Amino acid sequence: MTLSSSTDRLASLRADLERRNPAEPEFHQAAREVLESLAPVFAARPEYAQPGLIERICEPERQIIFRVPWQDDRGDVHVNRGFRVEFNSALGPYKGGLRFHPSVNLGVVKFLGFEQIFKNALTGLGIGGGKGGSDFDPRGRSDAEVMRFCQSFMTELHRHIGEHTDVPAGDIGVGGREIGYLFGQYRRITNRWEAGVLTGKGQAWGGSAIRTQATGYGSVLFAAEMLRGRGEDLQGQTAVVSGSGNVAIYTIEMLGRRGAHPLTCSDSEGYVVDEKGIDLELLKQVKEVERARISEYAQRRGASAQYVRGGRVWDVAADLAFPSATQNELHERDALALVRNGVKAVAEGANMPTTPEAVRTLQDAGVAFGPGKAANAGGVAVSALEMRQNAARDSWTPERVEAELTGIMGDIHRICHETAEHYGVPGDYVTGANIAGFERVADAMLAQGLI
Ligand code: NDP
Ligand code: 2IT
Repeated sequence: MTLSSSTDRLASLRADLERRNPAEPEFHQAAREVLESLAPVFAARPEYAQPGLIERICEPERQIIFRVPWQDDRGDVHVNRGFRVEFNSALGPYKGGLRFHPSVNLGVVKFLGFEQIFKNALTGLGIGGGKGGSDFDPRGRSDAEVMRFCQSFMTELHRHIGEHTDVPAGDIGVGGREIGYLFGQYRRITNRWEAGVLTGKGQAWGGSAIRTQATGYGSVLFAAEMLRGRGEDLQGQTAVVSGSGNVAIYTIEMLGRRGAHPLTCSDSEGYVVDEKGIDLELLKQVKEVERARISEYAQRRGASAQYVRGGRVWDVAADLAFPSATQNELHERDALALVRNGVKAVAEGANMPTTPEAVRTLQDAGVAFGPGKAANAGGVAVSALEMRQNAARDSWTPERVEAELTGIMGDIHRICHETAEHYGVPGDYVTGANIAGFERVADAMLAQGLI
């Protein structure tokens, strides 16, 4: 196949995908980015262009949508919608988080599940791709309400998951508390101690050391690898971080550990810039213990911190940027501001936080850009290590898990880098990640026949 006929075939596939999956803009965006990377692969390796392969990759193996009724503390009844998209199991059981956020719909879950296929392939750890969640809004809900919601959600979800089938974990709005309630209900319904059915569990009951920290740690490790390729390290570099949840907090922690200066965090209402560097203990107290807003951080921190309501964290000058909140949070104008301020590297802690136009702007300006599929794979990688510990009824030390995580992030960086070079786009980690992930999934699917 020539490059131009590959490009034509992929463009018509994309048009078809958009027609068959209407009103799913995030899924279209995620699929478009991968399909745009594949033309040179189809041209070089005709076996990948054979009819049906890429079409199967773009079609989830199974999509489950269900009703989640629950009662709030006043006795009022609510009806939410639950989702689990089991996208691809060629490399292992479906694996991916659950998101509880009012913006969740089928298209969002499909974009996340699609990304997860390639991310999980890049880890090399034998996990397929899936994602799930609900349009439930946990904000302002009591522990008892969150528990009742999780129990209702699992009452349906339990029949679709299992340690050899589909293994959910956390994502936005789903952390240790929610995984606990979900696991409890699964255990009750099935009467099985099946530790490997969920990851992100508490360490006293089957969880892995470092899983909480893994995504943030991993994205800093990925940024360090990108900088190393340019003869630099993290020491003394300033960083802007968006978000103030799980990924952002442990990105900030690892930046501090490596001698860098994280200056910001944010939530959906505004951002904090702290000229002395974010005080990690205060941030954890406000967000993890009190579940409060970051405006509270600024109030307590004193003169070094300023709270900017409604502002954009990307206006703060820094050497590095870590978008770690949500999809499409870094737009072209933000990329231009980052470039103007001399940013050297951007590592996506969140999934698809950078719009396609912003990615292009950053890459054209020579900024090292680590896409989420690669840069935030540390979380799911440690989830796979948690599954491994559960299968062996074992529990590893934090040192061992962190050493494994460091090795895995280094391997992911290397394969993305080498693949980009091989296909003639050196330094393009987006293309490198898409192609390297695709090749692993495609090889397994070809070997397993037309299913
Ligand atoms: P959390 O729920 O812990 O934190 C989410 C953070 O993002 C909060 O600060 C939240 O602010 C902000 N946020 C969420 N939605 C929006 C929105 N629509 N607009 C602006 N800000 C928003 O989630 P995580 O830290 O776990 O997840 C963050 C990102 O990282 C997501 O893209 C997720 O998919 C990705 N990710 C997570 C992994 C994990 O292991 N947890 C692994 C890999 C990727 P507010 O409180 O105001 O809503
Ligand atoms: O986006 C992600 O990779 C996650 N939310 C983590 C998935 C997992 O199964 O640990």
